Formats: sequence, C-alpha cells, structure tokens
Amino acid sequence: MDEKLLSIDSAVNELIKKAKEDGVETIFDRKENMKPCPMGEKGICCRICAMGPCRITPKTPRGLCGATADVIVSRNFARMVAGGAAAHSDHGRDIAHVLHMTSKDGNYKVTDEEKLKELAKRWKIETEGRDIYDIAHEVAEFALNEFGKPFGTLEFPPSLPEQRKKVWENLNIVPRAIDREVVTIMHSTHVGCTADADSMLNISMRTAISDGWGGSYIATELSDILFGTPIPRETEANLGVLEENQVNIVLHGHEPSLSEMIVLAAEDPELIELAKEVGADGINLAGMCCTANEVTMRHGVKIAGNFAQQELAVLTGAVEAVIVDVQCIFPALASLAECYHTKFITTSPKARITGATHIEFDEEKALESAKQIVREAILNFKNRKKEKVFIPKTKSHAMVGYSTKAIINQLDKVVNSHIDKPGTVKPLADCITSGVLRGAAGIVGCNNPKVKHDYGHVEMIKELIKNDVIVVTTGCAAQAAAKAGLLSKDARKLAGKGLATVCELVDIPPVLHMGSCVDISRILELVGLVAKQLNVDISELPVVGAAPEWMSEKAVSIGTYVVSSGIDTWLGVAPPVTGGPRVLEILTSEMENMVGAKFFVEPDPIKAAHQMIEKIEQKRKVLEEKF
Ligand code: SF4
Ligand code: MSK
Repeated sequence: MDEKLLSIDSAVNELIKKAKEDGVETIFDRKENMKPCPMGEKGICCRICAMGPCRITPKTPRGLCGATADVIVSRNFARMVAGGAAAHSDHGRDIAHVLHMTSKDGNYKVTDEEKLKELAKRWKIETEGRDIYDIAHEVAEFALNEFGKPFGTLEFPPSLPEQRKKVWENLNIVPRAIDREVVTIMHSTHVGCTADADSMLNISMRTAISDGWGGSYIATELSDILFGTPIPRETEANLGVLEENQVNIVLHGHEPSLSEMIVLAAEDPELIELAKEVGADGINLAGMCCTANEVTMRHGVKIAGNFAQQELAVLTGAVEAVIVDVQCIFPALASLAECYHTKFITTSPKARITGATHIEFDEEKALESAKQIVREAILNFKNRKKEKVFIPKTKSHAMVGYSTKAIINQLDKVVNSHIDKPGTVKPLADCITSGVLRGAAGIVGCNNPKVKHDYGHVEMIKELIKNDVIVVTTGCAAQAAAKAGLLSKDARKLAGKGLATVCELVDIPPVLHMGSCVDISRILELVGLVAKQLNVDISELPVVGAAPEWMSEKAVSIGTYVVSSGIDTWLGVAPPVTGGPRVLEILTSEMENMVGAKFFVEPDPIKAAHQMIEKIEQKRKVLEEKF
C-alpha cells in the first residue's frame, strides 16, 4: 500500500505510515481487503422480505415476488433517501427540543433574538410585548409540529421561489409532514407495495425535499437562534492543530447542542486549573466532521480533519478523548482507542458503540454533563504515552462562518455606495448577471476511500475558481478545502480575474465555508434569494452542485433535494442504481424535464468541473436572453 496514493494530505499519509509502524489498522487497510459486492454496487440485491434475499441475474431477472431490477433498485434508492432524510431531520427535531428547553437562567439560551422574531413572524406567532422565551417555546412547538402534523403541507421558507413550488405542485411532490414522508417511503417499499420505479422516485423526491427545505432548514435556523448566526472568523485546519502540551479533545459528530456545551465547559476556570494540575498547559478543542463545522463557525474552534481522518486523530497518540454524538462515527474507533490512551466517549442513546465509554449527555443538565465529559478527558492526560505521540506539523489558515446573512452583510459593507437595495443579495445577483462571476457551485459531502482522499474536492474546487466560478462549501468538503488553503483569502490568487476582483473588493476567499451538512439549507436559501431577486426559477440560474467523495445515505437525500430544487448535481462516486435501466434514465436524464436538473456521474473531478462550467455557460446564455 503506497500511502501517497491514498490521500493528497501529507498529514494523512504520515499517519497511515505510523499506523503500519504501530501495527494498527485503519479504513485504508480495510479498503484494501474489501471486495465490494457487485450486486450491491448495482443495487440489484433485495432483502426486503424473507423469501429472499433475491439477486437479479440474467438467469433470475425477477425476484421471487416478481420484482424487476428497476423495482428493486428504486426501492433501495428510496430507502437510502429515507435514511438520510431521517438522520438530518431528527437532528433538526433535537435542536427544536433544545429550543423548547431554553430559559433565561438555563444552560441553553436564545442568542439571535432577531432571527427568532423573524421566524416567529413568518409562522404568524405573536411577538409584540412577549417574553423572548415564550416566543422561543412557541416557535419550537411550531417547528416540532412540522415533523408530524396530520394535515396540510410543509411550511416553506420565504427563500423558496414561487416558480419552484409550482414545479413541485405539478409533480405532486410537495412534502406534507417530514416524518410522514420518511414513513411513506418505508411503507411503500415494504413487500407488496410500490412496484414502479417512476412512482418510487417521485416519492423519493418528495421525501428529500422535506429534508432540505424542512428538517435541515429547521436544524440550521434553530441552531442559529440558539447559538448565534455565524459570522466570518479565522481558524486553522488539519491534525497539526493538536497540541503537544495540552489536553486534546476531539469533538466529532453533528449536533451542536452537545459541542456548544463542551466549548463552554472547556472554558471553565476550574477545569482549566485541573488541566494544569495534571501537567498540561490547557485544554485544546479540535473538531471533526460536521461538529467541526458547527463549532468553528460560531467559535473559531480549530478543525482536526474530515471524515477519513477520525482514526488518524487517535493515531497521533495525543488525543485524550474523542467525544461523539451522532452520525459518521466509525465503530472502529472503539478498538483503535484501546491501542492508545484515548477515551472514546459516546453520548447519545441513538449512537451507542460497543467498546466505547458511554456518558449519556443529559440536555436538562447540559453544562454539568459536558463538564463531566471534559473532566474525563483531562484526567486521562496522565495516561498519554510520550513515545507513541506523533502530531504532524501540517495545518492551514482558513476563514469560516459565511452564513447567508454574513455574505449579505459583507457585500453591503463594500458596495453600499451604489446599492439600491441594502440587506439583499442584489450585489451578488449583479455579479452573476454581469458575468464578472460566471456562476456558482456548491461542493459538499464526505470522503470515500473509492476516491483518493480530498483529491476529488480540492481539484474540482481549484478548477472551478480558476474559471471564475465562486464556490460555496459545507461538510467534509469544506474541511478538505480548509486544509488545502482554499478557504483563505490568499486563495484568490488561484481564482480567475473576475472572481479574484470580487474577492478583493468584498474581502472574501473564493471558496465560502457555509457550515455543516444540514447547512446546505443555507445554500438553498442563498440560491433561492438570488433567483427571487432576478425573478427566475432556481433551475434558470448558472448554479451547479457536486459531491465528489460522497458516501452516506444523507448525501443521497441531499443530492435528490438539490436536483429537485433545480440544481444539476455531479457525483464522483456512482450511486448503487446502475442495475436499474429505468432508474438510471430518470436520474440522469428525465429529471431534467421534470424538475429542470439531473444527476451526472463523473469520477474525474477536473473533467466534472469542466462539465459543470459548460452547464453554467449554457444557463448563462438563456439567462442573458432574458435580461
Ligand atoms: Fe425477493 Fe421480492 Fe422479497 Fe425482495 S421483496 S426479497 S425481490 S421476494
Ligand atoms: S460529516 S455526512 S462524512 S460530509 Fe456531515 Fe462529513 Fe458526509 Fe458525514
């Protein structure tokens, strides 16, 4: 195994080497030995009932019940969407519960009152003369109702253009309640229900929309109300952010309700004193995966790395605790942590892992729980084995925290001399229509060992910015960009002339960090607002999306709602649908007639970037005729 072929990140390659020396295995070793099942890869294996599992082959073109390849593939795809939508939306629900828990003297408080009142007005909740916490509780109840209300349809945010809603109405894919859509997929995919690929994909779109414009959108908006709407701030990224002489705590997972409290706990003078008593200089927090995005956007907490680096953080031998909540956590961390002194601490009953230390995070006593967890980490410092410690030097400077509001404020600051509509996306829309920016791309998603680590993200982003396409990014893609220096303002030297000029004028990097995976709702908000500004549908904008290294069910839901929102989307890894010709035809062709966008699969990120640029130019031509 030549580690240089596995990642473009030198810190990763150094630690893969250390893994060999230490005699421990990582995902990179397991990938070598794993032969993916060719049936599973094509999506033509069905184990929905106990008459099977059935596999589609030339000799057995139907399952025992008569299900065709397309039926099986479409049901498997729909279940991936349901899994992803459930994960994101349940995250949103948890945040709504936390908002419901807020009080003046409690651990959780309202931070962005303005955003709370805006949302209350949108949902027709009285704000005049009311206590802010009464408003917060009613807003939380309204949000919670969106998950299971028995009648009506999803309450859409004002950023959704009317034209887009019409498209969905015509296709009958306007979501009802969020949970209801997930349940409908689970019901429709039960043995003996939907056996029609077209219908299955329509149901998938409706569920995915309930994630993007519902559950994820709620997660983002309520997190901002609770913990603050992000503003641009500086941070550093990669495993070099771990400190030799401090208690290193890696925060990994997704929901900010835990990580926000850990940030508070780590600032507690008593705990800092305790850290000094055990011989450390202090407490160093570092984020991983989407938790990293949440805490870096709001506090500048440094980023240890992305999805594929979680084991490597433990391998440094310098991490006292990896604290996780939900999603994207390798079960492998449990046995790996045993080879080092690291405590692997699970906190959520939704994600218990055999071999981990489980300290349940009690939101009713949030700070107390967080302090207990931090204390465990501090007390573990004495167990660190100096001879096992190796922290790579690599780290990069990055700007993070570009919420939609932050982007609008940034534009207002510089262009308000000739702006007739302050506080809007008009300057951004002007940059796009004038052609200074050719278009915009949202690059999101995970790492997947089928792609050289970070290569897909970084090469695609570089190619796009070189061609005057501004990039917005979330999730593990954002961390790949941060580590590669692409979130620094200096990266404008890699941008084309138009984008570089905008970056200089507006004082932004060419790649804007917009947050975690649920914060793709911020991207939807931004493109929706630009479309409304220009009075066009989202599908008419020169805007594209990509997930070059995706791996999770959440990514399948994201891709489906992004395409359903009218944004063409490029995948670097083929989804397990190639065994269903009709499914493939719908996803990569017919969706264009239905929702104005479709999926593209292109493993080469540079080729994909050029296809994206071509699409942007095609859309520009049509748009230019309109103006
Ligand atoms: Fe086989 Fe049909 Fe059962 Fe699937 S639902 S396992 S195809 S019999
Ligand atoms: S954390 S879903 S690996 S982006 Fe959101 Fe990263 Fe993908 Fe998890």
